[in-house]
Amino acid sequence: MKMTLRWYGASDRVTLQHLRQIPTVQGIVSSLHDVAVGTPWRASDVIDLRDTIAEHDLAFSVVESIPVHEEIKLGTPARDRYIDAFCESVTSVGTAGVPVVCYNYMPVFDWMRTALELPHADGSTSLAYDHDELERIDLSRGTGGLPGWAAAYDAHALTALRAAWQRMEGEAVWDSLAYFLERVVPVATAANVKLAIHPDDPPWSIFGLPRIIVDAAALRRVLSLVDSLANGLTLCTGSLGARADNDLAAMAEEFGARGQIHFMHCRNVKRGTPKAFREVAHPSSYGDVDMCGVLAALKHNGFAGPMRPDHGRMIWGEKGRAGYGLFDRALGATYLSGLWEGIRE
Ligand code: DNO
Repeated sequence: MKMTLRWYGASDRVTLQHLRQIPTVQGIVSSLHDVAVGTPWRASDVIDLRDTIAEHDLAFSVVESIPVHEEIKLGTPARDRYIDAFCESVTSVGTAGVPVVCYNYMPVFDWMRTALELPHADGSTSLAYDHDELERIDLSRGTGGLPGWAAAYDAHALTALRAAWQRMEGEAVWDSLAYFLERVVPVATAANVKLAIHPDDPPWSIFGLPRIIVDAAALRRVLSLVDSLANGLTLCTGSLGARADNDLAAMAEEFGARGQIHFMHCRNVKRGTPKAFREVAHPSSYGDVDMCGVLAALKHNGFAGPMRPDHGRMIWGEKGRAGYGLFDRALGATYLSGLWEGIRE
């Protein structure tokens, strides 16, 4: 296992110098955040980012993410152009020697929360989600009013996108994903890059949009679309853990044994009423994720890939990018590394 941390680039308040000082951290997870979705990445830009990271004695371990254009997910005739661009970006990542590309296949929105600063009894705050609250959000003015992460769409663009998605049943999304992977996986193989799909977060439909990467059956189905080592998974314990019927240790065992987990996101969640959860400190006792069970399954199956503590809480008065402060993620990294060290093979 290689411990990594996400870094948002030069504008991130958390610096590479900070990240390097966290015990056990060897690698960085980052992206070309300034390149518009659908524009092919230049190898030289990925190499520059890699070299900046290397100046701090860290490896550029994972690209998270190359965003997948909506036309691809919708399966429109325009998709081929965007798939070509995605392939070009993957090739550039390979040229720079970055071994893993994380991506997601969520319609319109990426991860979604209804609170960014939910207060906890100990004075910390974290992200949280409540489906009833989500249903009350008014999207008629675009995504501006959303508390969680969302690509910025004005009212007009969002209405058009949601109308296009109304025609898409879950099966149509599977078809477009298969079409995408059939083209991208051979390119990734040739570039020596492993693709790692991120599960949908939360793992259920939001705003009437289909979400398909939600459980073990879905992960199995993704792998069956194109049978290749380059077609793999990001196992995100926080996303999948929002559903009580997802057995995370069993997933780590099953997909770890197949060697198809290329990236680990470790985050703990405390589930509330159905379809509600709050993010909590990484150790198992704070939430519903059996972190030791997950890591033990990975270690017993020889997992050697990158792992990162996913979102942290805000503690010690820190202000910053929701979920991506320094302090709690640093505690998460050392907790996870300690747990890993303690598990005997
Ligand atoms: C949230 C992240 C997600 C993730 C993408 C992967 O903090 O886990 O935004 O990066 O879904 O494509």
